[in-house]
Amino acid sequence: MTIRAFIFDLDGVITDTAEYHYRAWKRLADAKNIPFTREDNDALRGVSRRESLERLLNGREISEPAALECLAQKNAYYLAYINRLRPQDRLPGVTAFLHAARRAEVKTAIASASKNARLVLNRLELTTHFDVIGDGNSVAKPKPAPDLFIWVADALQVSTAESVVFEDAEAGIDAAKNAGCLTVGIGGAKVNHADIHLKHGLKNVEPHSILRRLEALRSTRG
Ligand code: B16
Ligand code: MG
Repeated sequence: MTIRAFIFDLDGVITDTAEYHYRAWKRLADAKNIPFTREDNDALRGVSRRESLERLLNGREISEPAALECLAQKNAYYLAYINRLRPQDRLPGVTAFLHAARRAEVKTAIASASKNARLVLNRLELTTHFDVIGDGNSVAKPKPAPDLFIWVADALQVSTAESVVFEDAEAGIDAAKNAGCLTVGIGGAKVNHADIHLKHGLKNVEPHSILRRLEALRSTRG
């Protein structure tokens, strides 16, 4: 089966907003005297805002209105950072890879857990580079459920088997596999269960080499 689409996660693949998520959660945690480290933040990659709060609270019980207040507060802190993003904040290799994908006539999409994905893409001046944008508002069940990748493939009018997902989070690779997509893990060791692992991101990576490697892998699997 021919590969017809590349589906990209946003945070950790196209740009690195993890530091801003960290600073926003840290401010909230400090105000509530809850310990929160960079390692704790790293474990929240690809995890929805609501689930991130549950993990930060780590069993501490709060009322629903108080939880909603925390989520709004964290997002307000985060938005203040995001509003400063510029096109230079695209990760190395991203711009060239997207242009090359267009030349190779591969469809492109975003599948992000973030409800702020469109804002981030606007700040990076990348919105028009994607045929479809799926975000934290598109489906009810977050990654590792396959729903977001199925939704995006549907909107692209391709099958999930014809799609390659680029992800930096364990839950994201799991979700993409659950959806029946091919997978490319970006960055740290948590994504080395992907079909291809690119430790250093998209810098100096050619879409044609990804297509060749994945098609060869698929033919050996039969
Ligand atoms: P928001 P991705 C994810 O983006 C982030 O990795 C994760 O840290 C964040 O909690 C989640 O988006 C929700 O973001 O609070 O902006 O809705 O990696 O799926 O692009
Ligand atoms: Mg991510």
